[in-house]
Amino acid sequence: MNRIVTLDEFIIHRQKDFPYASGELTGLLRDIGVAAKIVNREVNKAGLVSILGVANTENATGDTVQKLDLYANDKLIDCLKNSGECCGIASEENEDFIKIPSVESKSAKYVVVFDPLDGSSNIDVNVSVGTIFGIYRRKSDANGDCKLEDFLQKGSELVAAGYVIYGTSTILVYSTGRGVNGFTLDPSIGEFCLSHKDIKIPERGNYYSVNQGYYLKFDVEMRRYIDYCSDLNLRLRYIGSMVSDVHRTLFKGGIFLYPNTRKFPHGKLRILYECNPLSFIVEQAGGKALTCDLERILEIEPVDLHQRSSIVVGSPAMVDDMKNFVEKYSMPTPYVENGAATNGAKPA
Ligand code: AHM
Ligand code: MG
Repeated sequence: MNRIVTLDEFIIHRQKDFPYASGELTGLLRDIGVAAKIVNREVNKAGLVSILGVANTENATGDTVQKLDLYANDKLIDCLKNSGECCGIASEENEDFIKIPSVESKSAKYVVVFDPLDGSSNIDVNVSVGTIFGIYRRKSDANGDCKLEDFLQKGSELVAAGYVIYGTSTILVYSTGRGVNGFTLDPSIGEFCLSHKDIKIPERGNYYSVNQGYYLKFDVEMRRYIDYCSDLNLRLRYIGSMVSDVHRTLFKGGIFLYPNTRKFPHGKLRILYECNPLSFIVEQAGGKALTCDLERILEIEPVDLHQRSSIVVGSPAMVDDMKNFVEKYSMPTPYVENGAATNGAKPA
C-alpha cells in the first residue's frame, strides 16, 4: 500500500527545492490549506441554511448568518493575518487591498490575492464552487507597509497559485512553478492527501466550455470559433463556476472561454483573482491561456485591482487552433474587383 502524503508533509518536503526559502511561502500555503478546511465545513452545511437561518438574518441561536462568500473571505483573511507570513491581501470581495501589520516584527515579503468563493451563484443548488488564490513577492520596501504596486504584477511573476474546489470531494490544487499537484481532503482524518501527482493537461480534449447563451453578444471571430467547436462535435460543458470548469478542462482536456460580451466589453473575469492564478496552473500543467485579443494572460500588466479580461484557456493544441481561427477571421476581407483580389478595403 502506498504511504499517504499529507499536504503539510508535501509542502515542507518541497521547500527543499528552494535553497534560500525561509519557510514563509510554506507557511502561507499551509494557512490557505487551513482556511480551506474551515470554508469546506461551512460550504457543506449550505443546504441547512433554511434550518440554521437565511443569510444576513439571525439563526436560532441568535448568531447572524453570513453569506458564504463573505464568510469564506473573512476566514481567509483571518488565517493569513494571524500567521504574519504575508504583508497584504487583495480579495475580489474587497474594494481596496488590506495592509497586514507585521507579527512579532517579521518583515513579510509576500502578498496574497484571492477570490474567496468563485461561482457563488451556484451554492444554493449544490453545484461546485471554489477558492482561487495567487501569491506574489512584494515589490515595495520590506520594512514598510505593502503598496498597490505589490498587487499589480503580471501573472508571470506569481510565486505560487492554486485553487480549492468544494465539490463531490474537496480538492486543493497548487503550483509553485514546478509542476502541479492535487490533494483530496480525507474527511475522516481532516487532512488534504496527495491524490493527483504532477498533473498534465491533455494535448486536446472533447469538451468546449462557454456560456453559449451569450452567443449573439460575442464578436464574430468567437462566434465562428464556437461554431467550429460544434462542427467538430465537441461536447459543450458549462458549470458557471470558472474554477470548476477549468478544473474539468485540466483533467479531461478541452477549452474554456469567457469572451467579451456587450455587457462586459473587456471580459467579465478578474485578472488578479481568477484569470492569473488559473492560467498559471494550466500553463504549469502544459496548457495555454490567452485573451480573445491573443495576448498571453500572464503577460497582462494590470493597472487596477479589479481589472477584467476575456480569457481562452485549456489544452495547448486547442488554444492554438483558436488563435489560428481568430488570426484568420480578423484579417481584412479581400476586396474583389474584376476577379482580382486586393488584400484590403476598396481602393479610394
Ligand atoms: P463570481 O466570482 O461572482 O462567482 O463570478 C465569476 C463567475 C465564474 O466563476 C464563471 O465562470 C462566471 O462568473 C459565470 O458567468 P456567467 O453567468 O455570465 O456565465
Ligand atoms: Mg469569481
